[in-house]
Amino acid sequence: MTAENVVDPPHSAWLPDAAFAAVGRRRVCVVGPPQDEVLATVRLEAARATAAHGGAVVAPDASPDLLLTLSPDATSVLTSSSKGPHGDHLGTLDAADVGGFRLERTGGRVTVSAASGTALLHGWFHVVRLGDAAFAAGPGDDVDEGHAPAATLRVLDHWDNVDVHPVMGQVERGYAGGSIFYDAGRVREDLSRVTAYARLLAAVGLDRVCLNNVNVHAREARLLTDDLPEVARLAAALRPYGVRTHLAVSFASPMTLGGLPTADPLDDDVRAWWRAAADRAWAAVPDFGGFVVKADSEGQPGPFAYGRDHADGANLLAEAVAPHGGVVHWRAFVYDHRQDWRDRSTDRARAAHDHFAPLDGRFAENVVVQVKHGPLDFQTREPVSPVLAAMPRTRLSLELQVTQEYTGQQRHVCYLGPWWSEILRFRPWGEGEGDDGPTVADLTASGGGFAAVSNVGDDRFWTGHPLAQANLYAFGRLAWDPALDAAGVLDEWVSLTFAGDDGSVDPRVRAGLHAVMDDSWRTYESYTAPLGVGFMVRPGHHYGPDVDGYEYTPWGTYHFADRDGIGVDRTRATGTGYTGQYPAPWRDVYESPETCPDELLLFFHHVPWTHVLRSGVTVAQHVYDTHFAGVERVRRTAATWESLAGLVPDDVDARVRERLAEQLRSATEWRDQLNTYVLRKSGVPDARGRTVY
Ligand code: GCW
Repeated sequence: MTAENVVDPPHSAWLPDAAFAAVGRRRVCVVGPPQDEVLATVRLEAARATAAHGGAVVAPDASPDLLLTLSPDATSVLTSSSKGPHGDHLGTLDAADVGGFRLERTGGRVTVSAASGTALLHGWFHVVRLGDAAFAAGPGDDVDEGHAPAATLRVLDHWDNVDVHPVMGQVERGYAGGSIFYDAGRVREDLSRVTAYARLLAAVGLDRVCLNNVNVHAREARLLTDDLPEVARLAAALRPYGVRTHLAVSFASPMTLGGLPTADPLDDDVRAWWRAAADRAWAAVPDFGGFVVKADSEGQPGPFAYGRDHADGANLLAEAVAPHGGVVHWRAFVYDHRQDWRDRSTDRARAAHDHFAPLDGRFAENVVVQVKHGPLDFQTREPVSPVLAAMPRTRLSLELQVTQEYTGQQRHVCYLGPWWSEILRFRPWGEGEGDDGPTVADLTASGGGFAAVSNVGDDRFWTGHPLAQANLYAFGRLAWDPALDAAGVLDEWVSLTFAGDDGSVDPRVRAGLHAVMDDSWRTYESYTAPLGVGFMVRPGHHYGPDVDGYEYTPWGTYHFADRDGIGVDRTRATGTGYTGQYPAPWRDVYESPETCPDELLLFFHHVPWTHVLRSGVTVAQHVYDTHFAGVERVRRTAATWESLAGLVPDDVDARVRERLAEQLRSATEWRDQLNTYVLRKSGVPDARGRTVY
């Protein structure tokens, strides 16, 4: 027996049996063609829930409480609920991909209908989420609703390596143990955990996964060739829950795998190689989704080597996957990682827009340009990437980071829903009265979609920190409906994850979890890098404070602190000109320190330590105040959690306590290093005379 066979069963996350109490007590009927694989899963789910809770699976004529029906012409198929004024003209990428279901309730009886097994499965989990409320039979409770995802493409990107990478390990930026897909150089034998993962994803409406790291090393590149049978095995483990498979590929594959002398995107042999590679992928995995590409970025090969641009590169792959209805997710994370720190005119924040905005309109129909939410790199606070407003003729996907590389690495509790919600609701053209421009969600959802770096591993709790499960949950729910309220999404997660035997949650647990998590992202922000400055982390692993760690490196992530002040001048007037990449009003709002939001001040401006913020305190004092307050908040968080002892499962309690102890230690370290740095650089003392070293 190998080690992988003896691990405990994974934690049930948001699908404990108790979460099925309301549906499981009822009479459920599933109707549809027997050969549909995902429909078979719906039947299995119904059987499992009713067996656990005393209900029954019944025939259609036995007046079921819940009828789930698959019919190809279900009128439930709706178009995007959040289409904005921009992007509609791009059309739906994959017309065959019918998401969405219809929910009708009459006199407390519910019918869910959908045109595909996957959509019906999403409808099933919707009813599970609603619990007893789904079956409300009072006056005015009858409904006939359509539910459709805002975007066709809702993908989780795994940065999993097949081989253990000497520096990055089995999962790059993974904080939850090893990979659920691979173990020490091979695809795992036992893939039951992969199917359990697909089930969790289906329950939040996610239906695509990219199986490997965008940094495609030699071993991982072969997933596209020799290892296709193994990829097919992984795809088969995901498929019962309607989750489709994508692969990250290396742009140099025609050379490294195909033995060609070039990977030039305009070379005929290269084009033929990619077409054949795509044909083989779809032959092995008939519902394969497509390729994800990181090119000309942090050492990954790309079209620049041949004097070609990123449209040439992306279109090469698009042409190869097009006959199969495939998609190319082409990342816009392109910048110079060998910058000279002495040169203050080069600005990494500008890079994605500089490279991609001029290419708008040149990408093939089935290319989706995948844009990180901010111009730098998943920091705790950044402005929204200006690329999102600069490419109206291109399908765009918003890339978020569920894995907490820069937000506490799943040792700190940091619920990211509120941060993502701010990003999704941001209006690049401002909030004019009556004529609000489109939101980021509008720009990406219609035509493109949402992608995020997954945070799961083979850890028993999936995510290391049990409360980090909420981030994965929230990504799925917000990708389905970006207008959802982040605290409401957290509440759903609590209701499912902490359901007691009767399906309900102890109000003390609910209140405690909200107290611990609702504001945890802002708490994290308060004791780490201030005012949008970013990157004050330990180089390499990126955990914990190191204020000058990146200051004299080639990575383009500086804060320029000296005895007079701190921050990056990105103005048009005197700085790098980055503010000019935004449309009005933001180009002007960000240009002036008088109008720039405090939380982004140091991202856009270099100001004296004594500069008075809009909040009324100086920059130096802000650092002291927020850092002292942040640690106190962590202390309160830990006390709140302790008050839940005995009300939450012991194993969850023990793991969270252990993480909170580390969070408190780390927050204290952040506080003391940041405060001391500011005092020593600026000479400005804390007005309240607290201890700074
Ligand atoms: O934030 C950086 C990470 C890298 C990652 C890169 C990317 C996969 O530190 O580990 O590489 O982003 O997004 O490509």
